[in-house]
Amino acid sequence: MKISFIGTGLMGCPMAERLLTGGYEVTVYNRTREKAEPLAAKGARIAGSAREAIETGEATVFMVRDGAAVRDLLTEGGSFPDLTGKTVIQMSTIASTESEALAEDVRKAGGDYLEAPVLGSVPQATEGSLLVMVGGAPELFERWGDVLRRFGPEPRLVGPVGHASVVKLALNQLIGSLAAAYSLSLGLVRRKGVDVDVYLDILRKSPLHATTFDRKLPQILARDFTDTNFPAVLLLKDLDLARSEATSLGLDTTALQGVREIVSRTVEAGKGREDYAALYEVIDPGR
Ligand code: NA7
Repeated sequence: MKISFIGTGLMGCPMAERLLTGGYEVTVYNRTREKAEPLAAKGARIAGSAREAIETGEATVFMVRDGAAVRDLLTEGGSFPDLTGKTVIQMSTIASTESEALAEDVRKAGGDYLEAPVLGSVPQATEGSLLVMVGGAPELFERWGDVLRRFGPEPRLVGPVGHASVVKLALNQLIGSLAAAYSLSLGLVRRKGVDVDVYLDILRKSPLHATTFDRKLPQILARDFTDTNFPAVLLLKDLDLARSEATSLGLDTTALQGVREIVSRTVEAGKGREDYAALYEVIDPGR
């Protein structure tokens, strides 16, 4: 089966590789060609344009920065190509409203559309253990199940297009909120001179503990965030998407606004491509 994969960044590269090791005939396209080249050595064909990739695949996976990038790539050359018999599998984190609009435009161009954003970062993308959330028609979910299972063992059909995208934003705002809350908590005990191990021992025995706290701790203690799993600049993008969706649904986003400000300052400090855990440096700057 021929699958095309557009966007071979931090997440896309290992995901495309999962398709190759799964026996698919894979064509990849990336705006910056060099980032796709390691995949050629592993058996992928590199397309010269997004249009060529879309024309080659029975389905095309998109794993790019945002909804605008997905739309630009789909309309390369000015308009949507003829998508008859083709499926767009949109896996980037984008607004639910953007996903709904893309689904409509893909349908008008004769194609099928599934949204399938993922939770997890580079290690999970590499081992195929992402949480894959799917929005779209049950028959499409069925048809592309084997492809989705290369990325995560149990893709979950959430509902129609838009529903998986909003679940993904709901989770990503939690990533930012948890990281900000944990950083303040940790900064508080460290500055007072409390033994961090004692604090963590108490936290781990309480219902307040989250496993992400332990994963991020070594980076925080070393104040080194260069081993990036999830770039701060992309978390900022997602917080803005979550805030805008929450506001339009009539929710109060005061708390999220504070988290957004912290992540924004992390990016302004030149740490946009570092892991989002770098927000610790805004809350507790090194002395
Ligand atoms: P990365 O490593 O920042 O990769 C982003 C990818 O998106 C990369 O392939 C970029 O190409 C591509 N991109 C970004 N903007 C565009 C435009 N305008 N046109 C075409 N291609 C573009 O991010 P991740 O892999 O961590 O994340 C991917 C998605 O998953 C994202 O939605 C996250 O929020 C979750 P480049 O190499 O820069 O030419």
